[in-house]
Amino acid sequence: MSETAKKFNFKLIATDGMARRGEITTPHGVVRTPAFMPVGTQATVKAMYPGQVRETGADVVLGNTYHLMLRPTAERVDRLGGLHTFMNWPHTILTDSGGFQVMSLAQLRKLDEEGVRFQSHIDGRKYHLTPERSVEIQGLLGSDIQMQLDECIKLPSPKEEIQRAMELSLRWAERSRTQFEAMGGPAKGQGLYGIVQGGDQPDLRIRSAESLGKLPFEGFSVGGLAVGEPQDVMLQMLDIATPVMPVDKPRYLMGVGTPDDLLESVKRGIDQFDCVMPTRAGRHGLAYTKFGKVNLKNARHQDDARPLDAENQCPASSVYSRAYLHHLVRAGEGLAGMLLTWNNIAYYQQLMQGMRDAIEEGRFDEFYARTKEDWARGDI
Ligand code: PRF
Repeated sequence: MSETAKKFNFKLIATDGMARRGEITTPHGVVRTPAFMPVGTQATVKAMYPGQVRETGADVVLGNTYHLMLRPTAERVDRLGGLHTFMNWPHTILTDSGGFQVMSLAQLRKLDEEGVRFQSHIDGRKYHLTPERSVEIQGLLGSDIQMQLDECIKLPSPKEEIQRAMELSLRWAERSRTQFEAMGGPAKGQGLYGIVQGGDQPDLRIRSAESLGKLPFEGFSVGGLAVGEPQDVMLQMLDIATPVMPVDKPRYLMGVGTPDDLLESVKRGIDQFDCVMPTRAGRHGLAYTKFGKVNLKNARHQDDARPLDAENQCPASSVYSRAYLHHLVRAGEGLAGMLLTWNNIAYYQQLMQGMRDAIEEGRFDEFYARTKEDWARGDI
């Protein structure tokens, strides 16, 4: 890192109710918050060029410890100059710690106090992921914003299970922090976030947030949500957790969500999001627009010469006809996924920009109401 490289910093620019407008500075640039971070699990935001992702307004993309440690391996990425160079994304990168993906993807998992042992879903090779190793991998990747290893419990689950996982995650938070400092993370200007767990249990959420808040993390995530519970339960947990989280640090709601989830969560004080929804939906023929979701597979589009949204600056939204997009989806063409992913990421970024402007101008409630009205009108 050069002398002039920037260190992790979070600045609150404006608030409107609980909603916050801020800026995270990392060694690779400024992240305007509230921010949506496109998911680039395998060192690629699927079906998009990095330059295109940037043009939609994304300041940061997400990478995954789990996938990259298996292939091409963190050591190889390090030898090749780090993840930013490897994937040609010179802006901020956030990485998840791997625990969540191990639980959903790996085979023969065994979790204990030390960490989690598992076999690769690619070739069956055995691995041992500990809080220390996860931070080591994220350091080798050169990630600007790193996550502690945690245990995420699906919902519903018995309270004792949720409590055990939350307490384990707290112990892993301390070990992750120690490793991060041993690796020189703070000196490199990188950040490490602690992750609030506690499932759908208000008292556990509060204990988790309060205990983590005492540790010197650069930011705090809310994990263990959008894992099977209804939206109102998720929002209740945010209502409970965000007021006990440090005001001067960014708050990241992991793996969320729909446009409505983003609007509702920003209203409750969340600053960062990631979700596969816009990219995955795009590859399945679904478009997110100002007036809600549009299924391009539907025959109603076959003679429709209108674009998805003429007012959207993204060419995928304003240049190509619905009839053409429908044709590409029906024909199973690769361009269908490329155009719809582009449209969806552009829409998500436009929604975030709308929220950022509204918070700064003290009109978040009005923006919230108008956005809900547009979605309710539907695509006609
Ligand atoms: N923990 C981590 N990553 C995650 C989650 C979590 O709880 C979630 C839950 N929505 C998504 N990604 N480390």
